[in-house]
Amino acid sequence: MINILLLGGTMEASALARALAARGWPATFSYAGRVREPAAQPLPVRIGGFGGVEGLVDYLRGQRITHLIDATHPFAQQMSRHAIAAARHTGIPLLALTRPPWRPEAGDQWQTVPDIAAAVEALSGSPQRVLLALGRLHLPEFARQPQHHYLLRLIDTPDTPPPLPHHTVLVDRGPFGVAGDRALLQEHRIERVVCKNAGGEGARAKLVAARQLGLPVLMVERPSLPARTEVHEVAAAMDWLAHEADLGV
Ligand code: 3Y8
Ligand code: NAP
Repeated sequence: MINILLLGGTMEASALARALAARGWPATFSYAGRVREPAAQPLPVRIGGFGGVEGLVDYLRGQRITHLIDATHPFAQQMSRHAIAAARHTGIPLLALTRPPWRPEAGDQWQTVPDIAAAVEALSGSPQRVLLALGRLHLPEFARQPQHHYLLRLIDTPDTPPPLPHHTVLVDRGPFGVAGDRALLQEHRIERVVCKNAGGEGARAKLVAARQLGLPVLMVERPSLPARTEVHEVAAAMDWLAHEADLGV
């Protein structure tokens, strides 16, 4: 009997959860527990790390998982690497449900950098008003460029003030819209946008708004991941499951 573990945290994961619930295929949705109130899901939810590869292997075996779907964010590199290792170790089929990276379009002014450290370096220079749309995890690294005024968009109010002398915290969660992000950039007189190449629709709005306003974007490229079976659409993931588990689609 099919029993799916879905590693979530993205709009694609939530869309797949809805499709699985609609088909009634047994599945568990997994969050890391990074935010205080993760979005509700139409599937049973588990929250928290597994305890490394070994913990994930134990979970897969203990819960008799038959199929593992990694629909985590492209920057959730460690989770994806653990999923590959655990799937290989247990022989459980693994599918990645991801979204293609964004590509610059006409009118975009992108400066692409390979990682967060390079983004910090690229912020050397005279003070600017910067939208740092990277979430909470990497804020301390930007203390090396204290001269800027940072607009920080965070999901939860931070327990301690970010280590940046000039900053404004905005508590908000996506998906975001172009009108809202355009108003945000104008209201805060943003001169530069820093973001990850997340892909997908939930975080794209700020790129469109920056293009419309003629603002430069500092784009952090995705970390590399080993090859795995990968699809970009929920329907393809459902087909893969149906084929793998000999289920009628
Ligand atoms: C906990 C669970 C859904 C999923 C929605 C997507 C879109 C909205 C846009 C900006 C960029 C950022 C951040 C972002 C977006 C979606 C998606 C996406 C970016 C939630 C969620 C969890 C998280 C974790 C959180 C990180 C942070 C990153 C904020 C839920 C809302 C910046 C990534 O405070 C923290 O510790 C936050 C941590 C990882 C990156 C970071 O390093 O801080 N996401 N985001 C997941 C878990 O516990 O497993 O939905 O409530 C999910 C979503 N956030 O179902 O609709 O599909 O990506 N999330 C980035 O893209 O750069 C915001 O502000 O413009
Ligand atoms: P990460 O660095 O790749 O993973 C760090 C550890 O967090 C993992 O080793 C695992 O702990 C745990 N973990 C991560 N995702 C998990 C999940 N879905 N279920 C259970 N445990 C999980 O991950 P991250 O970048 O912090 O992302 C955490 C979550 O936020 C993921 O669900 C991701 O999809 C979501 N998210 C991340 C970003 C981003 O920018 N990074 C953006 C949007 C959403 P153990 O080793 O103990 O198993």
